[in-house]
Amino acid sequence: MMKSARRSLGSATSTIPGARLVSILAIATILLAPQVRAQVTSPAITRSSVIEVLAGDSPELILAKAADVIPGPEQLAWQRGELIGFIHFGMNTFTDREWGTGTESPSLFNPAALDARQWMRAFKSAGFNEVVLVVKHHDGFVLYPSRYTAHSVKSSPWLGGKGDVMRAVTDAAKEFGLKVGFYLSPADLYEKQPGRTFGNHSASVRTQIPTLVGGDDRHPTQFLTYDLDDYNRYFMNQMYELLTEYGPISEVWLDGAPAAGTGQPYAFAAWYDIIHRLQPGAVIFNDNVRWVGNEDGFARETEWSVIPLANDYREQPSGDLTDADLGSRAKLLAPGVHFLAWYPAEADVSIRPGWFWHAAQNDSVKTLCQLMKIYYGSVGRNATLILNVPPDRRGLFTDADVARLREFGDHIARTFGTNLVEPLAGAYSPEPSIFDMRRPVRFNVVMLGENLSFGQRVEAFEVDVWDGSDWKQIAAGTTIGYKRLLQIPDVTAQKVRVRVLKSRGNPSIVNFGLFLEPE
Ligand code: FUL
Repeated sequence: MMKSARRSLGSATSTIPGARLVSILAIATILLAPQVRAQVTSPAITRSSVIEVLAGDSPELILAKAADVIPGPEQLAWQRGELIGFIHFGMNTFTDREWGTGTESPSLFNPAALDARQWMRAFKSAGFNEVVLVVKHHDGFVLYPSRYTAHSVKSSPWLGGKGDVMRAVTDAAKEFGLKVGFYLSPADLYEKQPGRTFGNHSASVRTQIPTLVGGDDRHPTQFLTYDLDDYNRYFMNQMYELLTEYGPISEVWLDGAPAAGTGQPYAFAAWYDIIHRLQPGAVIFNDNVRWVGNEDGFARETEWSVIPLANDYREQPSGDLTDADLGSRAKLLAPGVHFLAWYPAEADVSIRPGWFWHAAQNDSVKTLCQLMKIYYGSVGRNATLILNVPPDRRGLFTDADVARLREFGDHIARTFGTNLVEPLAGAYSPEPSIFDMRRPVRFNVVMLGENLSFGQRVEAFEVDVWDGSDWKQIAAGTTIGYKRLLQIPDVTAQKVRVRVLKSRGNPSIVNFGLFLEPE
């Protein structure tokens, strides 16, 4: 489905492969930071995650503004997490569907061996740092015991109606050191049944959130007030439960679901507001992180985090996010641009053909080779990767999925565990940047990363090796951003040079790595 239009660091002392990688990057950053070139910033521009374009701004000023758009702290923490686990589990798992109808009986939901610790262990083994649980998909069945509907785990036979998948996930994630987000589908086919709230054309009325119900055991010190119709009241009350009862939330996924034709408006401004107020550290999929534009897990060769927007993206996602070009100079300077926003890409994909588990897809778990292509195509192209692994009807990841996650984590750790540049990072010299390893090293992956506290600026670069008599180009690219990984045929060289050929304002590259990926 079209999406109309987000994570964090493992502990540096952790022994998991991903965390090791992160700490190596951190070291490289520290070592290289003193060499960063002086920044030239127009005094009129204050660096921010959203900068307004004003009528009469010259093209030069617009480009200078774009160079000064920087991530907010929650966006930066999320980007550094790199790998996010996605968990689609629910009614569809039991009906063998991808999209339910809303008419399913809760009696169908009965996982005999649900173990969220098994899910978290598997993600952790692959170096993931966050998980996002689908607590309600489009069929409307809710995986935690919400006060606002009977169409939930409460009415299912699972654990005698006392189960809570969100609680199981947040408890297990805490134990394994993973952050937690949730996906709450705006589309809701259960609520679309006659006599319910979705698309019932009810009027918007002043509403206090939370809306207390009979026997409510909560004593909120503060109520939030919004104008809401029946469905948006239902949605906001669930949002309030999820944002206040499960600890820190790192990401809220608001899929651009099919409200078209139902007459049901989505109160985006209210939804975003309550999330920002109750969980200021969370990123919001569609608000301050964006869909990459496909469901294959691949970012663009040229992937900008600075995106021109026609309207305030906090009100309504704008533009076509599937467009091949979202952030070129031509896009920045096009008429109708009113905001330049840090709006980084999240690449979503499932480890299987479907988002939900289907027995018929047990032999179609993506191979390590496919997953590595996706890794280079997402994390390696300035995006985060959100990889879905669906639990089966027992409530467990199958052995094949668990094994594949571990292989994926091991391969990433083997490839990126040793940065061949790291011991000599002090040899970095600007303009152009020449790295002398003082001994020939063999490598087949080049890593570059910009200092995001100065924004994303590089538009074209080239990487060369010294062959004894001349510089020879081995790799070239356009955008860098948070991280750029370039796979090249094996090469052995002692000196490597990076040249920025085009940028918006002074570029600042603070991460550089050379790695040898094993066969
Ligand atoms: C889409 C949904 O329709 C799919 O079922 C899945 O949840 C995917 C991540 O987003 O829009």
